[in-house]
Amino acid sequence: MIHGHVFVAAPLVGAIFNLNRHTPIDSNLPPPSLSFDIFCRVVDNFGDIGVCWRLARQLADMPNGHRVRLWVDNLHRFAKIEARVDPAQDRQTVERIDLVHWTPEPPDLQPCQVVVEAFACDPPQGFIQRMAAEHSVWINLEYLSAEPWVESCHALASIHLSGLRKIFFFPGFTPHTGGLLREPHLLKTRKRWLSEPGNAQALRRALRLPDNLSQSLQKGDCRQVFLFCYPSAPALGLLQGLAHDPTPSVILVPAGVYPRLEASQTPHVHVHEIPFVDQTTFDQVLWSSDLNCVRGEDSLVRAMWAGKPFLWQIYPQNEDAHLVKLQAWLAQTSFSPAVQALMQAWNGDTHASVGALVSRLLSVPAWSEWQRDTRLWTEKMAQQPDLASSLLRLCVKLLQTG
Ligand code: TRH
Repeated sequence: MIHGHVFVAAPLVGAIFNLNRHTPIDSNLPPPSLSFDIFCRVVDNFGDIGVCWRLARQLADMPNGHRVRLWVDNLHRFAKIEARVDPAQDRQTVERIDLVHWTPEPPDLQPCQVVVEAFACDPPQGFIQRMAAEHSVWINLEYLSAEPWVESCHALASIHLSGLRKIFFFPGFTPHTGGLLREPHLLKTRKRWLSEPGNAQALRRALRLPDNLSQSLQKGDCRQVFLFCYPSAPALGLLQGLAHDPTPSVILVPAGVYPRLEASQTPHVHVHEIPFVDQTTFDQVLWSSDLNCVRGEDSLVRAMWAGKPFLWQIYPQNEDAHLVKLQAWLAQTSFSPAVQALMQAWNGDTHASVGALVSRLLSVPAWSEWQRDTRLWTEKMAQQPDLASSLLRLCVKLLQTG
């Protein structure tokens, strides 16, 4: 594994407890208002802070107004996806969330009722000692994986050296995992946004798309493709596949993500670099595109909620561990063999096979089947409890039972 991202298959220290997660909580009582600390260390890219920021906002937005404090070690990275964050400020409030710059000498603050450590990022030692005194609930929010062992490890606890119990919370694609981040009414919000054509037009203007391209997209004469991938992606194959299709395409690519693609654009497949935007706008870019190429963790989930055909480039790991995870995920979906083959090719370096598969999948009837299968997958996933609600339910139970 690279960057120390070890997916924990079992608690690391001490005894393991099953927290009897199926015990129902009295649903007649409104959930209490809680306080949360979320610790985020930016290892690389945007996924660590992307997930933490979405979780923080969703908890703070809940009707009972949970108090949320987010500790982040790299404010510059954060500011790239949230312009209201000022990297020069060690303490600030954005959307009612108290942001703390997590430096080697962190401020001496009293722990909240729940402390979420994202991706095993190790909260400061002194803080852990104070958590013991406060009896804080300690959650380790893990990376997303579709591997079968995740279900049996979700919500297990281990005893930390401090004596505190640490609970392992696994996001996932099945009801026996912690689920996926999904704001209330997200799919309705998307539908409403899409039903007003002026929204996509205004978005394209904000993304500085030339008027002629924007108008072609608006009239449906052109296909919009969003490209958010790692530098290893066989993106030239994507471009070749699009070039074979009679409908012209516009590829929107965030600045710096795949700079060398622009040199290969043609009048039929235009490449347009867009600025980094906030997460709300990021979602709208996905909603307004016909095909989304996403990567990592959070953008995969958001592409699912966009409900449009998508290609996922999984975060690459040593010894091709990521390909096992990709296969585990594909096995849970019901995408056609051609779509599954394209997902696998997209995670290799085979430009030619990507080109051939893209071209095949854009044609009739493969394209409408891909659209339908994606819609069905989105609807199936949306029937499951969302991650923030599941986390809240588990924390309430842990606080009640001690
Ligand atoms: O940036 P990523 O590659 O992050 C990765 C993965 O999470 C990976 O699993 C993890 O191990 C590694 O980071 C450290 O891709 P991801 O997960 O999609 O995160 C991108 C975030 O950035 C997501 O929240 C969307 C957000 N974003 C914006 O808000 N605006 C933008 O313009 C762009 C391009 C992204």
